[in-house]
Amino acid sequence: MATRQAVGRWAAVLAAAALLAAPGFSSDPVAPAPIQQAEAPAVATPAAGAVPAWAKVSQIQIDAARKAGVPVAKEIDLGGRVTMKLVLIPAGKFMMGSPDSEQGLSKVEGPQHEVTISKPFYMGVTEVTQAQYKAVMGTNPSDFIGATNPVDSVSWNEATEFCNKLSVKARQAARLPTEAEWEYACRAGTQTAFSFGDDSAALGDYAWWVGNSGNRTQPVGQKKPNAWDLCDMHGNVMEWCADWWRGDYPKGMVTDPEGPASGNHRVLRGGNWFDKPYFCRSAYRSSCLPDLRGSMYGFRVVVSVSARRR
Ligand SMILES: [Ca+2]
Repeated sequence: MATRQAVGRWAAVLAAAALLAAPGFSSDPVAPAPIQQAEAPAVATPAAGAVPAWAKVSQIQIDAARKAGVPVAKEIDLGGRVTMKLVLIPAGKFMMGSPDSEQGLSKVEGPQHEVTISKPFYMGVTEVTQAQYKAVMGTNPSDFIGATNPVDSVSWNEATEFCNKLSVKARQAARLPTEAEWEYACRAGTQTAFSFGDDSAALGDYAWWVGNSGNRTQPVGQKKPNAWDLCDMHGNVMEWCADWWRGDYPKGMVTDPEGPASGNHRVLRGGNWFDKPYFCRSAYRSSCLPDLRGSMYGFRVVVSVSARRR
């Protein structure tokens, strides 16, 4: 019954989302509540071309921001002195999945295929923290308590509900990344097993994994970011993506793929605090039922550039 109720509630969310979804993401569940009923937004948005001191963005991101006429980074005020930092991920192309030469290749990571991400988007610099989750949802379901630790033990349904509420609160179209957006952003222009290269010996510089985590999550943003200023894409908590799971990829080139139209499981990416390096690779894929929680499961937020409310 609980599942049936969730599906019914979700259908309503999806219907409302059509009003707010950005072009190309019409099936994304976005902000179901009327914008005019939202509390006043508190969004710190720097001018286009300006780079906040906290943002370690690359030149390609700065160039993309100038081309689009939007800020390269933004900070969303969630109230109570809690904010969420996001950086612009440029549009572009990449090879999704593992090459045949990658050590430990899993067949669900293939076939490797060219993906075009046609529009820039903002992505959270870190996983959603417990302070951020509580500021939006009023609760903290985490097993490993810490305000700056990633929220854990959230289901896909709850992660998506967070994005919906954030969309209303911030008057911006927040959502989970598609699986393709997640891998594209994780790779940040690389084609190696990890965003920092092929050698897992360096994983500890970039990630919390079973070799250094102390068997728990750790505060976000302590490790080195990837080339696009994204932290903890490898390890700490696995991150829910918007897509339904499919056990392989479609063949050939695709643009802005959103995964199968239906399914039973949702995609998880990036490995977690209990994983060995293999499971933290850029191409590694996992999945889970959307209503299940786990202390290894968290998420980060994407905000569509074209859907900003004025
Ligand atoms: Ca992660």
